Amino acid sequence: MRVLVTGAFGQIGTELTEHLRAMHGSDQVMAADIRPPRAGSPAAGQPWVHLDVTDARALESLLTEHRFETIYHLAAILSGKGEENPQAAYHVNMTGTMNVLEAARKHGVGRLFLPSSIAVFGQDSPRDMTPNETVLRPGSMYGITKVAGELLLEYYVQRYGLDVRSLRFPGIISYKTEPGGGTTDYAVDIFVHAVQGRRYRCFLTEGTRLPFMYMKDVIRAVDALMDAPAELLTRRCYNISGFSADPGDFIREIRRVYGDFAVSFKPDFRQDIADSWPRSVDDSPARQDWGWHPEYDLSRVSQDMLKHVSQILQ
Ligand code: AKB
Repeated sequence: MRVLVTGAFGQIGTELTEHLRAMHGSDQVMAADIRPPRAGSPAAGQPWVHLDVTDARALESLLTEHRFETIYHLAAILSGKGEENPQAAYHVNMTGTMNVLEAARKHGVGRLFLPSSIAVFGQDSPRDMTPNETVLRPGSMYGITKVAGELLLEYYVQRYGLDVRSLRFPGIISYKTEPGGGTTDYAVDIFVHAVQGRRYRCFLTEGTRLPFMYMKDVIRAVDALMDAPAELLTRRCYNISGFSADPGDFIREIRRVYGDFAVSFKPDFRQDIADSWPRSVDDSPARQDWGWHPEYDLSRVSQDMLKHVSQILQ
């Protein structure tokens, strides 16, 4: 096995594992998660191993048994779930990341991908075109663990020469696997409700603008960053974005393409998290260093989502 994916049945993991298996062959990519894939998921029926990333011994024995060249460490608790149980978010995100870094160092893993998030920013960061390098003082436990993860990975790069790379993901929109407990999840739910003809109750206000990316762009970005020659990288953690939008923009676009549907707004605790995040990010370092450019804007995403969600729900 050449590649290990942790959190392989999450929103990113499901599609990244499918993509990596198509690229390297199924027998070269190990999917690891704490629970089996959902029935109906593209991962259902595929080989996988049980892995709790907070269990250092389990990771150690997996890496002793297999000589992985690359690890994608995606297992994490997201912002919304993280505020419901901050202690669990700390444990999974911090201990898990430290365990993976340590196991990768000890076993000479060639390259490691650790996702970060726009959650690293907080009230003190500029909210528009947030620069790559700025104040990082997040208010959420998820954000705190992501800042610490970025510092840890940079430490492992400097101290041990481990090749670790990271993207600060915005909200991710996809149709194969739903997101699990984030603040940006509404941007997937809203399409599902529209196609089902059900009223959608949005947990953010109509004007809450946030950066987003479509999953197809996410996969391209991860590939581009992981394939980039190390000498081109001016940093290890990059801002990245596709487009910025608020719930009102999604509603208008869905109504334009698909027809009317009913929406109401009832902001909950996630509103405070969203209000501390960037409205847009400056991803020019990613564009300059390794040629990042998004292919999907809100209009393309909406058309693709409505087409695929309709097929799935038929
Ligand atoms: C979340 O909403 O928690 C995630 C993220 C932006 O990292 N989608």
